[in-house]
Amino acid sequence: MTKSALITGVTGQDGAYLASHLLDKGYRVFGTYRRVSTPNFWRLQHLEVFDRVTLIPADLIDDASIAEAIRIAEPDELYHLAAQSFVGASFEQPIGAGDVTGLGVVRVLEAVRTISPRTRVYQASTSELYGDGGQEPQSEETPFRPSSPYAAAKLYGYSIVRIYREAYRLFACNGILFNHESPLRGLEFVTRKVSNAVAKIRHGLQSELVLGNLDAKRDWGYAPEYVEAMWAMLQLDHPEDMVIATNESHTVRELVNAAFSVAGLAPEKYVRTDPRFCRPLDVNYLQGDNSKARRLLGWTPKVTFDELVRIMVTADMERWDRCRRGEHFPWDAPNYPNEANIVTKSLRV
Ligand code: NAP
Ligand code: G4F
Repeated sequence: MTKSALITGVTGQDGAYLASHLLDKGYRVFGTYRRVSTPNFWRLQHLEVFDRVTLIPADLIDDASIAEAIRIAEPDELYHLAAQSFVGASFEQPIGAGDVTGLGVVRVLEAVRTISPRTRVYQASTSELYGDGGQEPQSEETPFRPSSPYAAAKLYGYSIVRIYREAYRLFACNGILFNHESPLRGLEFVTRKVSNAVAKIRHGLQSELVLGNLDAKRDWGYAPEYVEAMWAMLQLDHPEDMVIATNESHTVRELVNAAFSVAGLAPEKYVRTDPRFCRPLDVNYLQGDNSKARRLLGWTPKVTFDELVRIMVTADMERWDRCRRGEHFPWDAPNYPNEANIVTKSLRV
């Protein structure tokens, strides 16, 4: 029988790749989206799955809309990916972060518990839970010490998943995913900010790239591989929380150097730092230990750091090339506001 899956946040990076992955596996795929004034389906369109996903309007601050989505989809599997996912923005809107990214999880779980307790639930937990201060690679045993309103909200989500699993015997699990990137990444995140800037500089459309903390280290992987792990976690006999990571860590500076080198450019001519892009608190070192995922899922990352950077820079160079030739495609870059025109209280001007 055809299985059905409900993806909250199907318009995001992971939602789009997961929808594509599940469709390839023969699932009927439902996805929630927000009713916004401008359509936001470019990722689904890019992956050519837009017409194959059944869309359901829902917002994480509206319990009734979540319940309705579950009633409509009657999902065998629910992937809860929707969140306000940009850490920097959680310092600007800390209450919204708690409501959407934290309480949103219990709204989903309550709807599952009361309407469809057989549904298996995947929660998009994060390496941000570990916070700042550690120096060792992080595993499922490493203590959490969140360093942002986003991470605090995600810790609530992580905890409530475990509580519902134990109290109500729901099949609910946390994927503790380290950073994963792709050409479908939002432009506010550092990898895509860099790849897009390199592409624009190469085409003579931008003259400099202004960044914040270049010393922060991240364990960056390739998003399409990470959604495969999400699916695999829901196929286990028992729900397990699990780290998904590459086990390699690189600084933002290394990312910048690798990206400029793909375009044959010298970063020192274009890159400068400005404290306005530094966070009130940052996480300086993230490096995962994926042993459990290797053992239980047989999952291993394949795309290397250098390959990831090349994929992203090449994709952005091609996009800007097409744009300059007059082609109109619903990709995101032209629609983003110029960061220089945004002022918020979290930015140290
Ligand atoms: P993303 O591209 O920012 O997508 C987030 C999705 O959530 C979008 O579809 C967005 O809708 C939706 N959303 C935001 N606020 C909502 C609300 N109030 N109600 C309903 N939907 C809402 O994020 P991603 O990179 O795909 O990440 C997916 C999930 O994994 C997130 O929970 C994130 O925190 C978590 N995570 C990501 C990473 C990573 O490195 N990518 C690592 C660990 C964990 P709009 O399109 O309308 O904005
Ligand atoms: O790309 P980022 O904004 O990602 P961050 O904060 O690591 O969060 C992402 O990964 C998490 C998993 O660990 C997810 F849970 C979360 O949803 C999101 O997907 O920043 C990465 C690092 C930070 O240390 C930041 O301070 O890059 C540093 N950075 C330096 N200059 C910058 C910039 N980050 C951004 N966004 N913009 C800059 O100009």
